Amino acid sequence: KAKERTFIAVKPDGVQRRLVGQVIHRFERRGFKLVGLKLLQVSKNLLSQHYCQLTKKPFYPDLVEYMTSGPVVAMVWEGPNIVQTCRMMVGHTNPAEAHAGTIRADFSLHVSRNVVHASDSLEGAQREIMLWFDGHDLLKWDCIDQSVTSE
Ligand code: YYY
Ligand code: MG
Repeated sequence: KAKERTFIAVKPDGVQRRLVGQVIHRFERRGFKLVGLKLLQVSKNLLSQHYCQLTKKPFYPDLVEYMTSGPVVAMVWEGPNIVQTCRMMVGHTNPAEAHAGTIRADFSLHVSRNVVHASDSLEGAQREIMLWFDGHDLLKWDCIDQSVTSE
């Protein structure tokens, strides 16, 4: 369970607004471990697989345009109960409904520019990690402070 992983991405608006460092800082200060990170221009093909459940939604064309408008920072983070915890830290899909202190509430105003993505389930996380990363690019490493940050 301590080895649970999730997929996090800073979307193009977050990169354009220079929020990459602040987003990473949130997960670092919580105590999670970064195991994969890259900056990439997302293809429509990757996006349609990533958002395969949303391709029929009315907002999908705008979502594609937004998500392919500039670079994205894709990350894999590891830690106990990380999928659920990161969803809480990211906040409600619609920033107008997100609680203060969440990334979306603190940095955004509109659902179509909500700065960050986080996997919504363990199965979703596994699927997204495999989609966005080669196994080789995910690092196994020991946090030297693990004995003080986890049981
Ligand atoms: O997982 P999460 O990002 O919180 O929401 P999803 O329901 O998976 O939708 C993905 C993505 O689609 C959302 O972050 C913004 C966009 N979107 C939108 O533009 N308008 C909506 N009404 C719903 C979602
Ligand atoms: Mg989602």
